[in-house]
Amino acid sequence: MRKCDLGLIGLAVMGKNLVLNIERHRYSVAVFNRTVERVDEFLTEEARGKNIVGTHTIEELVDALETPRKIILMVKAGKPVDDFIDKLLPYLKGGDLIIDAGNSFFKDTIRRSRYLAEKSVLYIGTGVSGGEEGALKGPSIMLGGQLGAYKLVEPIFSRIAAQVDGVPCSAYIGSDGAGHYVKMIHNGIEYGDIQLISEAYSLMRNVLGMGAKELGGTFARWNQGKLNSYLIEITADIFTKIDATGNPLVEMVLDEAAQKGTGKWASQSALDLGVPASTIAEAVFARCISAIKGERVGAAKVIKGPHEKYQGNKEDLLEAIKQALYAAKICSYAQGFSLMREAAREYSWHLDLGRISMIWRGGCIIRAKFLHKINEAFQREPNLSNLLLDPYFKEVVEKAQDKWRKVVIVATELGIPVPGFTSALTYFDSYRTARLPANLIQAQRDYFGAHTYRRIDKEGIFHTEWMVKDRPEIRMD
Ligand code: 2AM
Repeated sequence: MRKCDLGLIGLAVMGKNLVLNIERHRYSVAVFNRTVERVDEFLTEEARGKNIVGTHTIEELVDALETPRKIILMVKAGKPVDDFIDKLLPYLKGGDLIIDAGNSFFKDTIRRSRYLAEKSVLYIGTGVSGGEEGALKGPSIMLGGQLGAYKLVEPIFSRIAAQVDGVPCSAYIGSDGAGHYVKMIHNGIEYGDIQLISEAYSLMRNVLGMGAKELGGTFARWNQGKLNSYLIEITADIFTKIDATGNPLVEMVLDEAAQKGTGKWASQSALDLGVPASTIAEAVFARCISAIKGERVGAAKVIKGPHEKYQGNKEDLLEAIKQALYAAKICSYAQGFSLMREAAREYSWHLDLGRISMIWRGGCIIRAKFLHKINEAFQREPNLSNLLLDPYFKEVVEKAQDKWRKVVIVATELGIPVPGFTSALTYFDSYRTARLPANLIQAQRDYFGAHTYRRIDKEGIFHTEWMVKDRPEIRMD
């Protein structure tokens, strides 16, 4: 029997859809799953009549493959990946390739890459974005590993990826954990986008009193312009769904946001690398505070906020919200791209940030026309340190800032939380401020901990005995 081009382990929805996508592009695939009944189910249902071979042991799977073998793991992140690697190893030869297409933590991918390199087995960690539908119809694919390993599978991934203007949304990102890192940042940016859209909704609903129909229409209109993106498009759709209760379904949904951890990982990486990705982190914290619903309901009964109502013009505020959304989104992306730039330095990756923005234009959750603008920015200046310094983005944000500030002022006055809009604005203001009050932070650190400081007028490290000897006593009454 002719051997298969590829193997895949993990027949949950993502795995099955990826297999169907690969097979549709005329590759034969051998499949395996821990619970082997799922293999047979798949073969008699979705895979029926297709060039897909079911296997019931790891040995059988490896045997079914053309050499060098290429085996995709699409299993739960963490221990299952290590377990399958160890189960596969006795059957593999030098030059065979394992591809982890799950949502693995990038440091695990770096570790596994080193482990397998010692055994001469090639390893790729790849981000696959776009959910179930993306996996089936064309995801965005971010591959990390040895360049030689990438070359073995490049035609397959280029074909199965989403295509935008004839360009595949699949690329070699860099060595070892680079692909999973970039996928993690994609998810962090996604958290930011979702949060900002939800804040726009909150203001439109709670300040302007807009109902579902008007909200849906507004987001649909916004989707025709600069904000055009998958997330704005689905937001418009969401407002059109009416529940059996007669209410818009979204209003019946419990306001406790869940999370699977990739936004948290992105924020942790920002803290590890000392990169200010405050809007992405705020989006994670916003989900955390939403999750303490019981406490919030209790607090709402006892803690008062302002009582004012918005007195201004509705159309003005609506336009301001739209501008704020675009400006804050730019700041959130600026943070994500700065984070990737710093990670490239830290982990010795050669990340092509322009190319990364291009492969996010299709297939993935943050797909948007706007990403083309990011690519243009990196074409103009490949070493761009921050998106806000690019002439296009600088001008857009400068022009939007008055309206953006107005949105934050209105929300603050009315007591409506807008952590995304606010943190992005603070990021923008901090970034464009030549002298921040960190001089006082340094003075305090030197006062209480002799941590030393540097001066603006001469080189060197300084320490001062700051203590005031005859300080008058302060009474607290
Ligand atoms: P299962 O069908 O046997 O549960 C997504 O959950 C995929 O990861 C499924 O294919 C699932 O296999 C697999 N998976 C989850 N936990 C696993 C584990 N501990 N060991 C092996 N495979 C696992």
